[in-house]
Amino acid sequence: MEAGGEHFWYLFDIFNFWALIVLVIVVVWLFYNSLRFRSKDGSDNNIDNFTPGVFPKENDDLRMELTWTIVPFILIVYLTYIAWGPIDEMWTADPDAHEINITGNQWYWDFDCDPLRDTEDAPESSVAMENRSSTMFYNDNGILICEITTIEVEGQIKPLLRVKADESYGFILRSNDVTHAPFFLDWGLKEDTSQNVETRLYYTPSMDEIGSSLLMCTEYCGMDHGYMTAVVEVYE
Ligand SMILES: [Cu+2]
Repeated sequence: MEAGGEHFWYLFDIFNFWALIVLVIVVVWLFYNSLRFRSKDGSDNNIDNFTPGVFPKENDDLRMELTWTIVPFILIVYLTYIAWGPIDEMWTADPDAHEINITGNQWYWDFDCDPLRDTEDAPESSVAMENRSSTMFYNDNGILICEITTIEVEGQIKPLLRVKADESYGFILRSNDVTHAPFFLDWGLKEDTSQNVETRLYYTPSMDEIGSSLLMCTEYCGMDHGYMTAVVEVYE
C-alpha cells in the first residue's frame, strides 16, 4: 500500500471511528457502573467487605477479564495491520529518489536540495534561513527538481520547499539540537528528527497534490515550537 495522501486520510477516519466507539463504550460502562453500584444511604460503605492487602478473588470474573483483554487486542492488531503498509512504504528506500536534507533547529527548518554537494570536510552548518537565498536543483535533463526559497506567511518569513509532482524524493532528517518532527500536513507524513540519528522517509507527491501546504513541527521542542513551520509546494 502507498504512503501518505489519501491513504493517510483513510486511516485517519478509521482510527477516529474506532476511537469514538471505544470512547462511547468506556463512558457508558463508567456511568452505568457508577450509578448501579452506589451504596445506598445508611448502608455499610464497605459493601464488598474489602480487606486491605487481600485480593478479593471472590469478585473475580474470568469472562470479563478475557473480554477486555481479547477485544482490545484484536482491535489493536487490526489497526496496526492496516497502518503497516503505508508506514512500510514511507520507510522503503528508493535508490533513485532525489535526496533532500531537512534539518531541525530551535526553531526553524533548514532544507538542502543538493546534499551531495557538501564535502565531508565541510559539515553542514546551521545557516539561519533568513540569510539563505533561493537555491535550485536541476536534474541531468535540466528539469527543476527542487527549489528552496522563502515565503511570507502572516507577516513572517518562512522557508518554502518546492518539489515536482510525480518525482520520487527521499527526505534525510536530522536535528542540530533537540528532537523535532516534520509533519507534511497534506501528505500525511511525519517522522522524528533526532540529534546524532539520521532518519529518512520517502515520498512521491502526486499530481493531485499540486499546490501549497504546511509543514509543521509535531514534537514539542521549546518556546517557539508552534512557530516552527514551513511551506511545501508541489508543482507540475
Ligand atoms: Cu517542535
